[in-house]
Amino acid sequence: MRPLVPFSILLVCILCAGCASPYGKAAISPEFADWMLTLNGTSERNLTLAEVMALPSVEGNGYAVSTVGIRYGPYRCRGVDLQELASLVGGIPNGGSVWISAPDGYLWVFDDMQLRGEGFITFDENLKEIPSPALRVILMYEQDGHYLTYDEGGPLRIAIISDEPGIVTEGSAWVKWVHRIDVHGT
Ligand SMILES: Nc1nc2c(c(=O)[nH]1)N[C@H]1C(S)=C(S)[C@@H](COP(=O)(O)O)O[C@H]1N2
Ligand SMILES: [Mo]
Repeated sequence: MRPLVPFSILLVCILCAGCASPYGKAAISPEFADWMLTLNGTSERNLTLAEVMALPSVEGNGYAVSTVGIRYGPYRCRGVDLQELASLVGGIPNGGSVWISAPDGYLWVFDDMQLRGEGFITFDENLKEIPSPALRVILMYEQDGHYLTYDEGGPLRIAIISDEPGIVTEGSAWVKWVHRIDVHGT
């Protein structure tokens, strides 16, 4: 007897049910279900990943180089602008800075000029230093159309992005596994 639903279709349905969200896009990995982002400024807020992803997002080209000269990218990066996140806890005061922390103890500080996308050292694809175009510092959750995996620094990683492609920035600022952001005053 011929089965009512061909086995191949059944298999596809079973496989998709496990990985698709109602939006037809891969769901956030269960390993990140409890991930919280703490934002601290003049007030403090804890955001779930879903809440971070519900904020207005920006997209651009990201390309990084490690201290030993290995290049990562180019990637299409999507996430939330750090200025947007800071605005949820009082904004960035003039002369202030934003401290980005990860559970492994890594800490990176951006000054207010860098949060406006200025004052970064940038390179072309051959790692020759070039004048910096306008940049944006984002908390990235999506890279090349998929959510970041843990190995890629997910669920939340800093990325420095530009509208034009081929702009390489220093990998040390691309903080992986971000779980805390502190806005400091002057
Ligand atoms: N949490 C965290 N983020 C981090 C680091 C780290 O040690 N911990 N190293 C940084 C440095 S110095 C570089 S060059 C890049 C390396 O990125 P990769 O691990 O994807 O190769 O991550 C950056 N982000
Ligand atoms: Mo590095």
